[in-house]
Amino acid sequence: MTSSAPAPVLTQDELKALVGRAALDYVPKGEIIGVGTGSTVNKFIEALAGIKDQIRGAVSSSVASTERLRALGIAVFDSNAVDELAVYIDGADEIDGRGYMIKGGGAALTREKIVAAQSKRFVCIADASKLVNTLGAFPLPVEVIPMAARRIMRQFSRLGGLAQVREKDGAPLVTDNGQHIVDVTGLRITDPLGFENEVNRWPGVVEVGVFAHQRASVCLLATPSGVRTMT
Ligand code: ABF
Repeated sequence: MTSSAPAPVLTQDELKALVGRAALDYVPKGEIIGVGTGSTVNKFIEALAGIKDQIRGAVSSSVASTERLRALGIAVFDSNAVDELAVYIDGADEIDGRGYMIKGGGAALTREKIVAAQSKRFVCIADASKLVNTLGAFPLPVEVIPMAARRIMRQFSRLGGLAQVREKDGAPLVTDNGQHIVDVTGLRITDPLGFENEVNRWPGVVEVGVFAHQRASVCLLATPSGVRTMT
């Protein structure tokens, strides 16, 4: 009897690289594509560099991704210079079986939602740890205008959440848009569409990190046995 060697255990980093490469199948030739932010997207950007001659360039959701794309020789366009994008490829902090997501752990949620709204299709790339039944275990990021932060935090406490201003180096983190991020724990978001509508109408909220209107059309989930496609 022969014994086969056990399948190698992939690290989180290897899973991200696997799903980053898999996303290349969703890149249309000759087009400008939307590119998100985060460590999984960084793997996608590395893979994209290998086929950069097949695309015109990208619209990026953050200063960090713009710098990374340009460093690899990929042209980055202003979103106002481009009409509809065929596809937007980005990660998530949580995703449910319907494609609803929490995003914004990287503080880029507002630009991410803008580029997602500009795109016909949202391809979410993530490792399987991001798949949840109900959104809310990951602290919900909300970009806010600083003068409204306290009031918005009180509104979240009325919903049973606990909000705090995200800090970096001992001071409130400042986003690419010059605003602050409030992270909210203790929420169970059972109606993502209703929740997104509700929070986005509070004065001073720039954008909430629930992506319901801009949910994923396709999710590529990296698992130890390969990439699973959820549509
Ligand atoms: C972006 O990057 C975000 O919306 C999300 O917060 C984050 C996911 O990061 P990672 O791929 O590093 O887990 O997509």
